[in-house]
Amino acid sequence: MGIVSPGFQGRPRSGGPALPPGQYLTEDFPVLSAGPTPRVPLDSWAFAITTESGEEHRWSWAELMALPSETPTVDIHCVTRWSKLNTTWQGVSLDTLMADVETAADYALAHSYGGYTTNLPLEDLLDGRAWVAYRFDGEDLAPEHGGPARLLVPHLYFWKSAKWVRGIELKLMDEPGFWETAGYHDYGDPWREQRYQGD
Ligand SMILES: Nc1nc2c(c(=O)[nH]1)N[C@H]1C(S)=C(S)[C@@H](COP(=O)(O)O)O[C@H]1N2
Ligand SMILES: [Mo]
Repeated sequence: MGIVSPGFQGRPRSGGPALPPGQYLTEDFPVLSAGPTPRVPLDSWAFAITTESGEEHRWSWAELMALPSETPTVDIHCVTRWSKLNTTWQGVSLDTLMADVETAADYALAHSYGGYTTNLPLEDLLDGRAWVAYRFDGEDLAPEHGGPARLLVPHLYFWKSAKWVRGIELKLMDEPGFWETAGYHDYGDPWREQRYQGD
């Protein structure tokens, strides 16, 4: 992985603004889905990390539930300009899921049930910054918000947090996902207002 992290910005610490530029606060939890909500029965649900050499690491729902979970409280920022502060989730950290995965990849492409994809640098999924989340605000994650489980990568615009996530493909070369192909930014740092390609 590169020495210079493209996205080491994060929320300003004390005294800084709570909201990234161009965002407004909402108490609601808007639903943004590019298609219908897929319904995946838990007994056929699976999540897989696939390496650049084709090695697959796969978890059933029961196996995911058996892993140690975390309960992050984070701010989320949608590129359509709403932000929601202090949202509470439960999920398994990508550090936990990646623990036994050997890879030389720098990039990740998240895949969802229903066909949605989104790309991120692999390092943005690590170091306590990303989760496969299955509870929100103390409840099972609702289907419209990505249940049974979604990616949660709160330091990037929320389109990177793939709902109904089914896997992560590790790649040597970056490959744009659904919104990135449509002109949205490849990286999507809300604090640098990286909404569209060229921002
Ligand atoms: N599979 C999938 N994941 C997705 C989307 C989608 O359309 N399909 N929309 C993205 C966008 S643009 C946003 S802002 C958030 C919205 O999540 P929410 O509906 O829970 O607010 O999900 C992201 N993840
Ligand atoms: Mo979004």
